[in-house]
Amino acid sequence: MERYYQQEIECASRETIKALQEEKLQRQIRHVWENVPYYRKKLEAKGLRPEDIKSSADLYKLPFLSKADLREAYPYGLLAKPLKDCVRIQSTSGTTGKRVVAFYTQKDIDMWEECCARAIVAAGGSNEDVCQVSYGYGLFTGGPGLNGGSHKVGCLTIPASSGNTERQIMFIMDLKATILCCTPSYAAYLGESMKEMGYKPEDIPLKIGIFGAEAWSEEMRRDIEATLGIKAYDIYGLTEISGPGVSFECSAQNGMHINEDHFLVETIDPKTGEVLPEGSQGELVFTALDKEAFPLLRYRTRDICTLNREPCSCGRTHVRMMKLKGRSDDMMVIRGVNVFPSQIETVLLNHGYAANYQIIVDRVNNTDTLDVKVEMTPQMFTDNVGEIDERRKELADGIKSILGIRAKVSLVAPKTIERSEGKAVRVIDKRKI
Ligand code: DLL
Repeated sequence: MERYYQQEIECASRETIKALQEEKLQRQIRHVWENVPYYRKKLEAKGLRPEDIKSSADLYKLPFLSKADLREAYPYGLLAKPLKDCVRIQSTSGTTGKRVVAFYTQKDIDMWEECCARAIVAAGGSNEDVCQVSYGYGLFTGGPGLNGGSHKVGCLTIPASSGNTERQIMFIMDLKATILCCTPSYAAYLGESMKEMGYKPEDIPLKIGIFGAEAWSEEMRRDIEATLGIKAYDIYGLTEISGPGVSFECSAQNGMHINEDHFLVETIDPKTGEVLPEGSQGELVFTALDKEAFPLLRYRTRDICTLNREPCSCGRTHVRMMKLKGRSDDMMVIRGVNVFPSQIETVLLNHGYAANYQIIVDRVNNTDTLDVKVEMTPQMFTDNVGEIDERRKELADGIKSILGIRAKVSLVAPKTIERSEGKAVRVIDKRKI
C-alpha cells in the first residue's frame, strides 16, 4: 500500500520547500496587488509594494487579514478572479456574525481535494477502502472536501452527509465502510449508538476515522478508538483557507502536518500581533500560496497552537501543528482566569465520562459563575444521592486543580444533553446574551 499521496512534495527537503514557498509568495503578492483593490489599499496604507516582499523573512511587513476584513469586504471584495473563472463557493455557518463566503476556481478545488487525499492516505487509506463521509455536505467544507479527497484516492465513497444516525450505521455495516469521516463529537455519538445496539468493536468494519472541524482531546480519541475499534486521526482546516486538509495527522498520530507547499504558516502573539519564534504557543496565521480566487495573505485564524518541526517517524517533512489548544475567541475569562473548554473536557474524560457536557457561564451579583453539566455514562448511572455527590465533588476538585477556580458540577442522566451531528455546541455564555 502507498504510504504517501504525493511523496515528492510531502517528504521534500526543507530547502526545497522554502524555495518553493518563496517563489509562490512573490507570485501571490503580485496577484493580490493586481486583482484585490481592498488588500492593495491595505498595502499602500503601509507604504508597501509587492517588490518590498522579497522572501518569507519580509512576511511580517504585510498587514494581517481577519474575519472583520472578510465581513467588511463581503461578498466580492476579496475576490481575485473574474466570476467567469470561479466555479464554487463554500461558506461558514455564521454563528458568530455574518457568513464568510469563500470562492474557488477549478484549480483551487483540485488543490484542496489533493490536500484531503493526502490526509486520507496519511491515515492509511487507499483505493481498497470504502469511505463514508458523514460531514455535512453543502455550504460547509467538510463533506465536499473529504468527498473530493476520497475520490482522488479512489476509495468507494459513500456521501452520507451528517445526520440520520440509523442510516449511517446501516451503511457502515451493510457496505462494510472502512473509513469514517465526521466530527469527533458525531463519531463519539455513533460509537455510543452502536454500542447500545449491541455492536462490539470487533463487529464493526471501520478501521480508520478522520475527525476534525472542532477541538477534541487525546482522551476523547482513546474513547472513540475503543468503541469503534479504529485508529482515529485529526484533520484541520478552515473555510477561509480552503477547508479540511490544511493539515492532517499521519501514522504517528502526533500533530498534523501542514501542507506547506500550499500554505505558509506563522504563529503570532494574539494580543500584540508580534511574530513568535517557531515552537512557541500562539495564534496561527496562514498565507495561501496557490489559491487563485480567494487568496488570503496573513489570515488570522484565532486558533491557538504550537508548531513542531522535529522529524516525524512517518517521513513527512512538513511542519506539524500540535493539538489545538482552542480558539482565542473560545477562551473564556472567568473570574479573571483564562479557561479553555478543552481543559474541562480533559478532566471529565480522565474521570471516565464521555464528552457529553455543557459549560454554562453566567454573572450573578457581579461575580462570574461556572456551571458544568455532565452526563453520566450508562454504566455509572445511579440514583444513589450519596454516590452522585461523591462523584460531583471529585469532578469539581479535578477542575479546580487544573483551572484554579471552582465549578458547580451537576450530573445528569445518560442521553439528556443534546447531541450534535456537526460541530458540538458546548459553551453557553449567558454574560454575552
Ligand atoms: O471546520 C473545516 C474542516 C472540516 C476541518 C472538516 C476539518 C474537518 P470552518 O467551519 O471554517 O471549517 O471552521 C474552521 O474550526 O478555525 C478551528 O477553530 C476549528 N477546527 C477545524 N479543524 C479543527 C481541528 C472547518 N482538527 C475552524 N481541531 C478552525 C480543532 C478545528 N479545531
